[in-house]
Amino acid sequence: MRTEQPKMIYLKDYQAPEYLIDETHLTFELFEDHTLVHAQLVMRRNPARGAGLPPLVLDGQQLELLSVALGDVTLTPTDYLLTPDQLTVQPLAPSFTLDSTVRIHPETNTALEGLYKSSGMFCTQCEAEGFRKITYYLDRPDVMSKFTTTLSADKQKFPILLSNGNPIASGPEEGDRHWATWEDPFMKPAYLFALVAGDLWCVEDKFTTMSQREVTLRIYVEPENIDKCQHAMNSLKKSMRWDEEVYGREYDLDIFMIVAVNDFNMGAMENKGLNIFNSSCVLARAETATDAAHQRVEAVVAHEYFHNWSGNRVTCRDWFQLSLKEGFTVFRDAEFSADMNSRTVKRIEDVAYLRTHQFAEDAGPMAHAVRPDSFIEISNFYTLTVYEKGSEVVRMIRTLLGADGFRKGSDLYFERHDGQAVTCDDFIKAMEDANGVELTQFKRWYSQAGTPRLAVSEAYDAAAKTYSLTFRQSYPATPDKQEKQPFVIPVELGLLNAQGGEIALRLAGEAAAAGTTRVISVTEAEQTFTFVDIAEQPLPSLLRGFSAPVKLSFPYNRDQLMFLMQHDSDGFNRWEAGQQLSVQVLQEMIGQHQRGEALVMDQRLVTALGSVLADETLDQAMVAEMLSLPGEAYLTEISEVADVDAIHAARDFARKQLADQLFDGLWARYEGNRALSKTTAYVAEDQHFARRSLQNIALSYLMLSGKPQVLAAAIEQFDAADNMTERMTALAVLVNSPFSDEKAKALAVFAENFKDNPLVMDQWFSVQAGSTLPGGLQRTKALMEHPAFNLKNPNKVRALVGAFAGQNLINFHAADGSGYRFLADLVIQLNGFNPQIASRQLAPLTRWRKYDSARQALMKGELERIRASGELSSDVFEVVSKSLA
Ligand code: B3K
Ligand code: ZN
Repeated sequence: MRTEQPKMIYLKDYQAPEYLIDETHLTFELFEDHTLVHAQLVMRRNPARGAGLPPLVLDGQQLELLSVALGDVTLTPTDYLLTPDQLTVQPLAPSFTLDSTVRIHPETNTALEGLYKSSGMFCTQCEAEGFRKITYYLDRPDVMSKFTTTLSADKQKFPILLSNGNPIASGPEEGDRHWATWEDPFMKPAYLFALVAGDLWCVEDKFTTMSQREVTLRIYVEPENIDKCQHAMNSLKKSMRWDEEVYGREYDLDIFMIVAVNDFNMGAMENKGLNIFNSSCVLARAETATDAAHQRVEAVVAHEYFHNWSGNRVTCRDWFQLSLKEGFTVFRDAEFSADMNSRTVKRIEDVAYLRTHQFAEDAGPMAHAVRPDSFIEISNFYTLTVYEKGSEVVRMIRTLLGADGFRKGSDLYFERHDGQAVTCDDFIKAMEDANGVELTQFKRWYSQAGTPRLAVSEAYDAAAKTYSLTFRQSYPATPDKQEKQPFVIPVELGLLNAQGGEIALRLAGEAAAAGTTRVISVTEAEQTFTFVDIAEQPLPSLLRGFSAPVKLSFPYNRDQLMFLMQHDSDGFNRWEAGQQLSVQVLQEMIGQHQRGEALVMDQRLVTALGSVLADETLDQAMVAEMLSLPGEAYLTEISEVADVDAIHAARDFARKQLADQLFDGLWARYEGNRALSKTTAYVAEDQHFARRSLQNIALSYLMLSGKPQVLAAAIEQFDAADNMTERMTALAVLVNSPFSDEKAKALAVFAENFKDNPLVMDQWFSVQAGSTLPGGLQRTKALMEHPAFNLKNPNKVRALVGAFAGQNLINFHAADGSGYRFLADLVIQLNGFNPQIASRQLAPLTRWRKYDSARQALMKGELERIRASGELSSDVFEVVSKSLA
């Protein structure tokens, strides 16, 4: 909870630290009702800040100071200044040691930041500014130190004692306690510190690095989960190999550990040598985790492992540079997943997510640049913009430099900055220097917020055989009121002839054609590119692979989109053409609904999706992606003013039409794949994910037909499936169906079977809170009373409240404002014990500008009610005040 008026912090005010901490020696005495933390800091004046000995200002929050000494001299309260956030002392020499002892209370820490307890075990989360809740320290990423950590605890309750680095000593202690000491040879900022103490089992494996060093790999979990670690272990080994092969990066300690905890504010944390994970991102086996969960585990394990270089060995100078490590690491994990699975499908999923959620953030009151220039609470800036748009920015650099040039740049970056805390400018500089290029204008992607629009028009001159494309950039206003300059926008494109073939691309002035797909850089506000030797009017395929995070528009008609869906050589753009066709058809129906007309769907959508469904040569996962209509959240994002009811009605109507008209094709795909599932053991691999994804989307369409044979199939799949992917889909289609008896039975059976597995119960909560049938709010409220629900557990809050407010738009946006009131009440409650989760759950209310004036008033009213509700955490304060500004 904040103690003073929250202050805005600015990037331009950055100054190097006054003092450095060469060594950090920590001792934790862990007890049931308190913990004692002794810290010995070996410090010196930062030579970069000149002579003189200014006061030493240490960060510290919620600490009970028991003693503090400078060198041999114990300080008395008149020797230091203590505030709720800081301890200030006066050093007397340029080099000195500072010893302190504090008492803290992990056992009552509900914010899950600093040292806390989860299911009886001790664990930590220090990024970004949690270390200051553990001891007095210079809690900023540019202060890097060598850490030695000793933990002592009850031997029976906490047989496992872990920290960063390598274990160097351990032993018994009186009173049935024991201790262990860990030493991390690498300098690191405090945000990468971790400790764990608990009764844990582990799965162990080995990895031999490219220089033939053997590394011990361990995944620690609660005993009942020991059978759910193999997928994470496989993912870890694949990640380690991939980082060696693709980036030349080798692991550097003798041991790498992952610990799964049940109460965690986000997915996972890359602490040096000791990654701490939300159990939802580690545990996976066929019977309890869906395919999507398996893929998420693989991606998050990889992401945290990759941070060992992009984040830990080379870290951030300050938190404004967060995307330096996050954007780059998301890019790395996305490429890893693309290599392990279907590249095109991975790209489609990521782009759909970006355009639905990051574009919405970038158009809302919290919009900020990839490198923000100010913040109140850094926890609010672990955003889609910093992560996902940041990753797109790195992807554009690779597109512009090519794979080899990009690798040269990353090699130079890691070599030049190993052991340093650096900035996004340093990253760009390494890319420039390694390639002899200049990226000055490109860097605007780091400083200008908002999604650029790129309007494209064409002109074909049959006589001259030239074809020109004109690009116009424009920039929406963002809350910072910034004047924006043109971006560098890499546009990968191709031109199709009337047969669907690709045309050789030669720009005016070039000696020869350079292939049939190429990247052009749009750098000016308006710019025309003219292709020569174009014998007939072509059809352009623009922004292949989504080569830049922009809103591109080109006046395609529906027949042209159908043509691209069939013929484009770029798989991503075939999907994209289908999405654009669906958007056009749905928007037409949204208009019909608004005018009170009967809904009529353009048959071309049925024809187009029918031929995709019938094409046995296509990857089944691609078929599944193409059959998925744009979601309601995406349709909201692209609307000027979103009409919640019309969007829902149009999309539902379209789905029902498709289900009825494509019934036979869907049924054939469903039956064929279900038959295979019955005879094949579950495998968590690409081809199997693909076949189940088509089977399951087919089932969800088929269920809309209401036919008894489909109901029977869903029940059969629910009862007999040997894996959670099929069982969960069957449950979801029943929950969303009108068959109330079958639904109630399935829900009860499922809850009975899985009542002891919290992660499976999360899915059970979500599927009900996300159901768009009427009565969503009542269902959600009733579920909050269920014995398996717990507001203190972030996974439960996300599963229930997040699913209701984030995915169940028709219920959340009920015209009477009841959904908004419910969310605001919850945010007020959450603010009292977990500010980070409170602030995250607020996001749907911040989008009020998208809705009609009645809903706007209701949403703003709830934001105002939160603002007036009492003492707000800085997290909630920042989001609420910016949303109302
Ligand atoms: N670096 C952490 C995020 C920490 C968030 C702190 N509020 C996880 C990740 O991005 O890998
Ligand atoms: Zn990360």
